[in-house]
Amino acid sequence: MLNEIDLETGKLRDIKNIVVRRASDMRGFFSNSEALEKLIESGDPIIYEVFEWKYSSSPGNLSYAVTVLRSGDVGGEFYMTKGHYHEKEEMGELYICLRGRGLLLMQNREGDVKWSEMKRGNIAYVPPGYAHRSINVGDEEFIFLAVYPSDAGHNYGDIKEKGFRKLVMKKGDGYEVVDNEKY
Ligand code: M6P
Ligand code: ZN
Repeated sequence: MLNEIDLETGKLRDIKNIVVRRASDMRGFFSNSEALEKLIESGDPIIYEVFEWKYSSSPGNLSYAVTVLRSGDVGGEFYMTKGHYHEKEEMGELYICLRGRGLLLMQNREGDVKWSEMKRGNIAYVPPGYAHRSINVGDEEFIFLAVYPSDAGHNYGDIKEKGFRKLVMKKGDGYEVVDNEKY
């Protein structure tokens, strides 16, 4: 029940599950698929890793995970997580940033879309019904802790098909949030 996190690196002492997402796992998620294929051919780098702790999946339990999102871009679109709705859409989530600079992009089925800038110490709340994706807009790793109901589930299908309403693109030394023409 008691775990320990290194607040500098996000490293958890006890981990129940690790998910590694390489460029080749991200097909369908980045808007420029040609640029993604080039990245896959040039060594298929890791985009992000998720280190999860879970007690039980039964209703009422909470789980948490540290995500380490690398820095980079695919055709100008910053490295990001796949993003998902919860299978149980009535369930929310809490994000706490430990390191780096990122955005938490959220949208609901009614067409509302919003994003929070994330830097060390920021806490962002994902309300029920909002799909959520993290984007690394900095030049070092973006590391955050997320806490969510253990039975919330991940629904990637709608995101893979249509994406989010907004894309987060490189602009000079910073970023811009633009409309996703394919949505
Ligand atoms: C956070 C949580 C996890 C999620 C991870 C990566 O840690 O929201 O549930 O798995 O980010 O995001 P995704 O599953 O969308 O790739
Ligand atoms: Zn979630």
